[in-house]
Amino acid sequence: MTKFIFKIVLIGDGAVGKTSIRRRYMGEGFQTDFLATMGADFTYLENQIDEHEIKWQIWDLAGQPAFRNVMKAYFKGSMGALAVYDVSQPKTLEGIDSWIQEAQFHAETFPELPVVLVGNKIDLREEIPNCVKTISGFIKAKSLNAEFIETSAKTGENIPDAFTRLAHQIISKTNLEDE
Ligand code: G3D
Ligand code: MG
Repeated sequence: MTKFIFKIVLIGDGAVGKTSIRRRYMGEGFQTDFLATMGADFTYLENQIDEHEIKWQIWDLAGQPAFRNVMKAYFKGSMGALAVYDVSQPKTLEGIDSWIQEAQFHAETFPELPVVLVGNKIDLREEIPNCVKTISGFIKAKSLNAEFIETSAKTGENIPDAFTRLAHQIISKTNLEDE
């Protein structure tokens, strides 16, 4: 059994569902610390993916960050990112590039930060017209050299897969040593 510690960040515009995705993945009984200086939540979770034991440290911004030095501290050392947009709000997909650039710039971990692009709230497709189409998400992800998945934090659809894909990407893009 290989053990890894993954610091990952949740990025994307406000209200796209970042915190809901984290909560859904964590289930009950997870531990969260609020870092007031950063305006960020820091959550731990241990689980197993394939033959690997993963200790996740999941960082989640509470609001929209006001200061650049805060952003820098938030991203520093992050090993991967879930970049989330809301399929019912096409503008949130446009916001993704600058989030990824910011994360990439400050992470300083690898030449290329592993990213999974997450189109969330797919349960709303039935009721809201003109949602972002799956193909548009795919094209965006390809342009970012990111993996792509669509999720619903409401129904739980594909939530574990988003994290599993990120874990696979982190492991394959890096030569991580055992803990
Ligand atoms: P954020 O952390 O990115 O800011 P939140 O986003 O997780 O706080 O979610 C913002 C709102 O979207 C919340 O609604 C939440 O319940 C809702 N939401 C998150 N994910 C989904 C989803 O997959 N489907 C649907 N239908 N709603 C979702 P409220 O009303 O509590 O503000
Ligand atoms: Mg949030």
